[in-house]
Order: sequence, then C-alpha cells, then structure tokens
Amino acid sequence: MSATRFSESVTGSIKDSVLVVTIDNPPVNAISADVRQGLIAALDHAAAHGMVAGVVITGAGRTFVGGADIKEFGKPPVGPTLPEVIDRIESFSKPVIAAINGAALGGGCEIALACHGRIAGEKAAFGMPEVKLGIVPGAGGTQRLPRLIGPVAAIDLIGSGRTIRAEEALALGLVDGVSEDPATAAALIRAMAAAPLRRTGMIAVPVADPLAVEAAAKKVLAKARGQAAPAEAVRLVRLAGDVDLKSGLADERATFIRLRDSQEAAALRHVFFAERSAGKADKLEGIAPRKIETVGIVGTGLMGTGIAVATLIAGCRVIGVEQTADAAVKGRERIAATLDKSVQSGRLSAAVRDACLARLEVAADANALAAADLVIEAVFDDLTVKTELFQRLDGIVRPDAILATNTSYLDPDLIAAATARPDRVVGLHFFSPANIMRLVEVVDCKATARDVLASALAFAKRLGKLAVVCGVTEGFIGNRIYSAYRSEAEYMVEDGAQPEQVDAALEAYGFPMGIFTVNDMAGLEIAWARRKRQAATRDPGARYVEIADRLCEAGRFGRKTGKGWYDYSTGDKVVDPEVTALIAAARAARGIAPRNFSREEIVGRLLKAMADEGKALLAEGIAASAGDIDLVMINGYGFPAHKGGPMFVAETVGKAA
Ligand code: 3H9
Repeated sequence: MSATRFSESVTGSIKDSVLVVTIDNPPVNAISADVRQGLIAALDHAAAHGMVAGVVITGAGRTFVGGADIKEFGKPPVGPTLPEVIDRIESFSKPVIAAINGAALGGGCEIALACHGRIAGEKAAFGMPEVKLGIVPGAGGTQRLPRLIGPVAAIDLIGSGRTIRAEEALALGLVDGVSEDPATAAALIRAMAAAPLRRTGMIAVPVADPLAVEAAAKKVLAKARGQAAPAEAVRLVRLAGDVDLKSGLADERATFIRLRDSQEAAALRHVFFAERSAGKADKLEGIAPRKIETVGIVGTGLMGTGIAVATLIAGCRVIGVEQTADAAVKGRERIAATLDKSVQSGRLSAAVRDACLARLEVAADANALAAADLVIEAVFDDLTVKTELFQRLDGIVRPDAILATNTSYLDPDLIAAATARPDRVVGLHFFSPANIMRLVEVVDCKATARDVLASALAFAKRLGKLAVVCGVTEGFIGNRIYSAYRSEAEYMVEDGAQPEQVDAALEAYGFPMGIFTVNDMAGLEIAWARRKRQAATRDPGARYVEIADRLCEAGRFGRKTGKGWYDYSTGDKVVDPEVTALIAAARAARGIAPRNFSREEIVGRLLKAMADEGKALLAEGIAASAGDIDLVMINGYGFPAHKGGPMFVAETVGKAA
C-alpha cells in the first residue's frame, strides 16, 4: 500500500488496485478549494496509473462531506468549481464509488450522486439542506437526484432540506448498499469492471404520477412562507424531466448563483453561523460542566410539563413536584398525555415513551428533590412564591446541585439572593410549549458560578435546544425587545393604523402571525397586570397607550375569552367593530387625528423598534452579540429566519434604521 497526498486535505492510498481517496478537512470535511483541487489531483493520479482499477471516495472522521464551504460564499471564486469536479467524477473512465461514512450533505451528497455507485455506512446520512440556506443545490443535485430516486422523492428531499438515514436512502434507491466493511466499495468496483458504468446524469428521469408530483410540490410550497429557494428547487427538479442534463445543469447553476448572492441567502447564512456560535462564551473555555442526570421540576403546569417532556426525551430522570398528592397525579397524567401526543404524531416511538415514563416520578413532597442534580422551578411567576421556594430548595438539595428559575420577568438575582448559595442559581427561560419550542434563554445571574452556567448550557443543548446566554434585565432579551415592539405597534394604532393592518403588514413580511393576533393567543391579562404593577414607577413623560387596558377592562383577554383585539366568538378571527370604535374613542380622547400608514412604514418602524432595543441590550452587556438577539427573535417570536433577524436587517438593509 502506498500513500499519496493530493492536497492539504485530500490523500489517497492504493489497495488491491483501488485508489481510496480520503477527504480530511475538519470539522465537517466541507468542500474548500483545497478539497476540490485535491480531488482533481486524485482523479488525475488514478487516470495516469494503469494499475488503478477504480477509485473509492470517503471522508475522515464522522462526516463524509458536510457540503460546500459556506465560508467561501461571497468570496472571489477559486477553481476548480464543484460542478467541474463532479463532471470529472461522473465522466471518469474508471469506476468511482462513494463510501459514505457519515453525513453527505449538499455538495457532499452531489459528489456521491455523481459517483458510479454508492455504499452507505450505518452512520451515513443524506440531505440537500441548501433551501435552508436560501439557495438551491448548485452542483447537479436537482438534476441527478430525480434521475436516481424519481421526481416525487427528490422534490420532497430537496424542497424540505431534510436529512435521511442509510435505510431510507437504500429504500429510495439513493444508495446501492449499506455496509460498514471497507471492502464492499472495492468489491463493487471489481463487479463494475466488465459492465458499462452507470453514470447518473445519463439515466432518464423515471416517469412519475403527475398528481403525486403536484402534491409533493404543493407540500413544499405551503411551508415556504415567501422564500424564493424552495419554489426554485421544485421548479428545477421538475425541469430535470423535461430537458437534457446540460440544459438542466446550466439553469441550476444560474439559479444557484443568483440565489447565493441574494439578501435572503445572506440572512440564512448569518442565522447558520449565529446558531453555531450561540452559547460559546470565551469565559467558559475549559470549564467542565457538572453531571446532570436527575432533574427536579417544581410545578407541572403547562410549562413544567413541557420541560419535563423535553428532559425525559433527552434521557434524564425527572422528579416532578407538586403541592398535593392529587396535583401530583394530575401532573403525571399531563406529562404522560403530552408524551402520548408525540407518539400519535409520529415524533416519538412507543418504546421511547415507555422508557420516559419509567424515568418519571411526580411527588407531592419537595424532599424527593434531594436526589436531583438540577432543579428547575416552573411555578407561578411571583417573586414571593419563587424566593420562598428557593429558600426551601436550598435546604433540600445537595450542596453541588444547581437551582434554575424559569421566570420570564422577575429579577433572578433577587431569587438567588434569597438562597445561601446564590452562585448555584441560574436562569433557564424556556418558551412554551417547552417540549416543542427550540429556544432557551440561559440567564447568567450576578453570582452564577462559571461551571453552573456551563452546566446549564450543556443541559439545554442535551435537550436539543438552542441556548442563548443573556444577562439580567426585565424580560431578558426576548421579552424586552417584544415589549418595545409591542409599544411601537400600539403607538401606530393610536396614531391611525388598525390592528389588522399592522398584523397584515407583519404577516406579509414573513411573520406567521401579526403581533395583535399573537397577543390574543397568549392572553392580554398578564401584561395588563404587569402594567398595573409598574404604573406607580412609570416615567410620566413616556408615551403610554391605554387601548389594551380598555380591552382588558371590557373583559377582552384574548382568544380564550372569545374576544381580544379581535372577535373569535364565531370560531374565526374577525375584526370587531367594537374594538374599532374603542380605538377611535381612545384617539379622540387624546385629540389624535388618525393618519394613514403604509405597510412599509409599519414594518420599518417595528423593525427599528426591535433593533434599537437590541442595540441597547448590547450596550448594556445583556446580550453578547447581535446574532444572539436575532436567534432569540427568530426562534421565540416568529421573526422570519430568511430575513436574518432585526439586528441583521438593521445592519445590512439599513433602510430599517
Ligand atoms: C452546498 O453544499 C451548496 C452546493 O449544492 C453547491 C456548491 C457549488 N461550511 O453544525 P456543527 C462548521 S451548501 C463551512 O456544530 P455538527 C460550523 O460553522 C452547504 N463550515 O457540527 C462549525 O464551525 P465552528 C450544504 C461549516 O457535528 C463546525 O463546522 N450543507 C459547514 O453538529 C461544526 O458544525 C449544509 O448546509 C459548511 N458547509 O453537525 C450542511 N458546515 O466550530 C451544514 C458546518 O467554527 N452543516 N460548518 O463553530 C451541518 O448541517 C452540520 O454542520 C453537520 C455537522 C451535520 C455537517
């Protein structure tokens, strides 16, 4: 066996006449210029050496190839391009087999598609996540995948960007076999030696039922919410059946380049990298998190149940605590019912649910928490209730156990100060329903020990959450920005915009729901109670809109009472003339002559309000980065990811400011 280095990140060795080429470009073997150059050099080597019967391409480490190097996007291109490398692989005179050892994503999957055969290891995964980055596959994916697996499955995979495992890839015909044995790929080469090579680009796209194609396309477009890439991806896959490979590839490449240079793609790349850097604080470098296996959850209402379910699914033991035996029974039932729902919707297997239930205990006695490594409180958001609880917990849990508060608005430093060890207190602000919502604000309190913060972050990650670290301020990052955004929306309503107009503008921008609809869903009474609490300390010079108070005084607390900003009494959301009159009266009482607002003005002012509050959070050191703020707004408040978040918009579009 002789080893050859084709580039910094591509090496090869010949064994039994097969050149095994390994891509080793940590952390995910992304296809950098060096990888592309190395692959061409490897193919040149194989072409030049008569003793080489064929080539196997594989990846070092856990990944096959994670895709094009996203960091190269937007930089001057360095040859060869990936389509050139892929064309060389597909047209190569000797068999080229992909031995897919891990994730083959985007351009990685496209390399595999261009090979003459594909053997998946058990840990292999396949996906074309380009639409999640606001682009379409740009190296033949939309043209080759339908040739291998048919247009219906290709539309589903490329349009959704989802990742599939080896078994599904085998069932779809994406791979030729599943094997961990390195000899399998080499054996395939020998088996291919006699027959003509199966070049994917030369295969005719299988004919599919037009209704099934239409249904697959519709499903993708229904989720696209105004984004360009999914529709383009669907168009290109359909095109593969209508034109020859060359024309299809040319259209795909032009579309890829156009989208890659779009604001939408830049926004989604920003989100991608923001997610990867979230929760990575320099101050935590080298700090080992504590072991968390047993988690206490005080309060099993909606929030406590969601946290319990997420924690159980992550494999931890959960001890729920309620005040009475009856409430404990009901709490356990609620948690079991939520797990059942996940089984019914196919998100969880019955076996995993059973294992979760076996790790669950709900007690009426807080002393059961003596065994916990971490206790999260999810009780009523009241300072006295929470401080008393923490004082009690302090005497029950082990000295090294961590105490976390799920408060949304209270000052966790005050809660921590009530304990003997404030350094073990941290905030874990989950969003409801906590088993579904991805965001967790991890609150670094005044006295929180570094390893406690590191442990809280590691725990949130274990739950599959996106953890964003923030400092202590009223409402943390998300609710503080939300308050500013909500005030701005109410100012505009008082000045002449209708709530339904504000909502329509936000929905047209990409929010799943406008702010007044969201408020109705969440209920108006909690914010009302807060406003009443704050009345005495409010700056009398600051603008205060009373319309929401008038709604609450009229018993309109939102959807659950049938009326709020809208009327829901018929089951549908409708504009209520009573609210329109109430708003008109509020304007008249202040002597405001209503004026017209355009959609652009509404959205522009709301984005600016969010970004201004975000800038204040950065200046105060509450948020570590603009990217963190964007992630909070995207994952907790429906901000459209393809716009990048309010800070990204303010930074790049500028018009919002
Ligand atoms: C594409 O392929 C276009 C083509 O069709 C056409 C081209 C012509 N590039 O996620 P992790 C970094 S578009 C550069 O925590 P994991 C990431 O920033 C691409 N860097 O790891 C992080 O860096 P850091 C289509 C990348 O083990 C580190 O790797 N492909 C890339 O949890 C670890 O990342 C995709 O969209 C990249 N492509 O998951 C796949 N990928 O340590 C995107 C990752 O400095 N990647 N990094 O923070 C993933 O989904 C996951 O990273 C993966 C590993 C599943 C591979």
